[in-house]
Amino acid sequence: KVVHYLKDYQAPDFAVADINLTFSLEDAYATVLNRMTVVPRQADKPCVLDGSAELLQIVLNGKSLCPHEYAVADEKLIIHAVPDSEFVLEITTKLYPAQNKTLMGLYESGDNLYTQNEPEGFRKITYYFDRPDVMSQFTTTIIGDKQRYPVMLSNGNLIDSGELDNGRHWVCWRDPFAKPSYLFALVAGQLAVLEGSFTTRSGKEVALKFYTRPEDRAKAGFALESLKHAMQWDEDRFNLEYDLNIFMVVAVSDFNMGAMENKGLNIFNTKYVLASSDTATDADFEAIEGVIGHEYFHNWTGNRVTCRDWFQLSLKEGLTVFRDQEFSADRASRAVRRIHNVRVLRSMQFAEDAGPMAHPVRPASYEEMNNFYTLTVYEKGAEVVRMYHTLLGEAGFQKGMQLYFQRHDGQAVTCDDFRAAMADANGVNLEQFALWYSQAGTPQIKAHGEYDAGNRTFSLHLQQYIPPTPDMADKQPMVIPVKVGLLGRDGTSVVFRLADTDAVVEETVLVFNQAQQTFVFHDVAQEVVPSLLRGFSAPVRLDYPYSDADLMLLLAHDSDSFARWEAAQTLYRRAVAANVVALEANQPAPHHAELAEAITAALNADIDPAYKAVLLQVPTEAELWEDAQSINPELYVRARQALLQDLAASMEDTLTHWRTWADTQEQNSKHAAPQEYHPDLAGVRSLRNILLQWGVQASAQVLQTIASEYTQRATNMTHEFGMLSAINHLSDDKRDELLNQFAQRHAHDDLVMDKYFVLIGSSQRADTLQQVQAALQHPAFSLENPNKVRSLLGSFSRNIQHFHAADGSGYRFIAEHILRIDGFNPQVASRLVQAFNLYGRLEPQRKALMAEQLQRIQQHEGLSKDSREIVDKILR
Ligand code: HT7
Ligand code: ZN
Repeated sequence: KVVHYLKDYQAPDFAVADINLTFSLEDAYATVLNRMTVVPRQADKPCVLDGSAELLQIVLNGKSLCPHEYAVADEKLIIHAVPDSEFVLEITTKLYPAQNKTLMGLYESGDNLYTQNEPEGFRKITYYFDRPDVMSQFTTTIIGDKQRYPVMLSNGNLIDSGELDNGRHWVCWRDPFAKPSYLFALVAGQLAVLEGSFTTRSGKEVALKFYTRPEDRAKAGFALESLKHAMQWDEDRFNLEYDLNIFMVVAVSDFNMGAMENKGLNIFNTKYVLASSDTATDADFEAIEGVIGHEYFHNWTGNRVTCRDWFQLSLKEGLTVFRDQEFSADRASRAVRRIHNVRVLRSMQFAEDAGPMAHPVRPASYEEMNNFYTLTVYEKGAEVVRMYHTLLGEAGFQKGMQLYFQRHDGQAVTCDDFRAAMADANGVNLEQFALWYSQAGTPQIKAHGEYDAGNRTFSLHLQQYIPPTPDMADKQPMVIPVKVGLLGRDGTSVVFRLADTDAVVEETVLVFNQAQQTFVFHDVAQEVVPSLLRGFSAPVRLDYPYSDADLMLLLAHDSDSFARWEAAQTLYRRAVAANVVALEANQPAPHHAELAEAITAALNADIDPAYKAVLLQVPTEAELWEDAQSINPELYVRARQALLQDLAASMEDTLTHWRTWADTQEQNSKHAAPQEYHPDLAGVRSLRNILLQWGVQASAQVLQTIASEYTQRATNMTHEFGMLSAINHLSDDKRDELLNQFAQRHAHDDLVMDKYFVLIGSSQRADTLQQVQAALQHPAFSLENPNKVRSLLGSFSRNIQHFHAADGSGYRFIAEHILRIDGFNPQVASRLVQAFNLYGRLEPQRKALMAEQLQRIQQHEGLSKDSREIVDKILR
């Protein structure tokens, strides 16, 4: 096995002044002529290019090379002798896109051709220095049949086109911006286009073009509008303007991830482009806005300034996730969006950080780069960027961004360059902050405080601990921004003064950067309850010995909406923990009357419906077993379920009241089209849907209500999917009837069928595994389509009850399908392998059953290096 290390980085030996690609698209194959001007940066270095495509010819300075003049092995082409000064290399390769099921490089989907080159797909197309620090200007000519490929696209501007004999035509695209190979894209086929335009602040008119299958064109309107919002927002908030005359988005249904930011030619999973309110939920609309923003924002943070090497991936991804999160928050519901992001981070990234795949935001090594598009690089990376923002403020952060672009536009740089720009622009020292990039594991803070009435001080004692991870045992204290406010016993905000200042404030950001530290708040007029880590100011776990009464006070009165929500989460966590203890001892789960009262009061308060909805979210199992070892997953499902049932039973009237209220709100909405997506209506519907889920726990009657209202409400997908989700776990035949109806009605709609497969894969019903097995045979299902695999098998692998079934059937089933998928799409297979990440923390019986399946995967002949890296790490 080959391990790549950050410490081994060496600058490239060759630069590429320009690259001209000519693609000839034939019936069953394509040929690619790659003509590049190569500039040696040092004398006497062998010319080593990356590549794995079928090689037809190599011509150096006009002379065809004989086989003894080069060698091809291990995805490398070595040309033994090249001139010391600039030379022209022409390489011809032959590709078979219809046979390429990896969905990397050039591949076929439907009858069209698409590319995906990040991180190392370009080497499947031609031989090249396939690394992000080799940047060049690309000119691309595409020749193809006019009927089969009426649309032929690549990066940059269309500079020429023409007709050929035999019904063929050609186009030539030129991208004026130097870019690495991973940002190259090509699309060819029969596509409809939805057009719009945007005028930048300097008056440039940019043509916006969304390419879809003809039948999907009408569903691209929301994405087009989202793009305009994103372009405007990047000008307003980051002072960043678009730089080409055209911006294209192409939607494809076979795609390994969400979307790809190729320069001027973004390629998107259809899931993040197509929407109408009868086929997409409000959450889908929000995801589209976020992903469209994310890929657009990469034009500056990723494309204009790119990564020196793949270890620096978070330089572009962490920063761009931060930017897309801020875009969405500025568009609507900042508090709810923040809570949503924190929830994802805590239930998924914290788990990654506590498991076999734990790695720093800037990994120190990798075997397969595709395995490092992780929650840590993306989501924790975004939290790291957010901490610069919290420490420096909006103005300071923007000064840092400005300096970053001033220094590095057109370059391939590192996370240290970004940190230096933030530090230098603000005249601050951020040396210790570098640890956020090199130390894995979620820091834990133990806190306690005391009030001194005589001195009118409140002292907050903080202690930090960074747990060991497989890559590193001993860690250094990090810089942790802790945003704090104080509440009096009556719930009012209590002002204070910090030592060495005269300013009396309500809130502050403590810079906690030692193993232990005490912060003293002066002039504190009364006994207080601290509100800590407001806004989730750092990606850490914080433990403060609050009493339940303290938490209820914070839940009722904290002015910080994150901290208020967090108080409810802690109360839920404590209640489930009590249930776990009872169930383990074969006792009935206790009744949580005070918690029901506190949640009822919060629900009855005058707050935004979307915020009420998130208050009703009980932490996921992954959050609940955060601290645990020897985990019995089923116990957590039962304990969580028992809490939901208990609370729902106590709150039945309140639940019904607010559900009726939500209905009236939607009916009497001031919006002309209440069925359509709008943030206000989305909030109301999300409240209604979670109330429905709680309602089903409280009373069997809710199923009847759903059944009788179903047809009338099912014209809106948020309602339809909400109703089906609420009843999805019930063993009643009505559930099957409605689900079957749903599948029949939407059989022609690929993306809606994904929702059907999610419902099947995530149900808690006893017959779920059989239903999943049957769904594999459904005509709409295909193992070759990543969206389908994620919907059915991905959701089953997250189905705690069934994946972790005590007889090992869930582990066996997923392992079997991993091996089937690994043979043609290793990227998708290795994602599924990560379902086994909990291995080391399971109780002994399940651990043994999981070990059997992990060994089966490990011993599989021809296993991809993608899956091998993960399985080896789990079992090590
Ligand atoms: N930069 C992209 C990451 C990516 C990718 C996209 C599609 C298919 C395979 C891929 N491998 C890596 C997506 C993004 O973060 O914007
Ligand atoms: Zn990205």
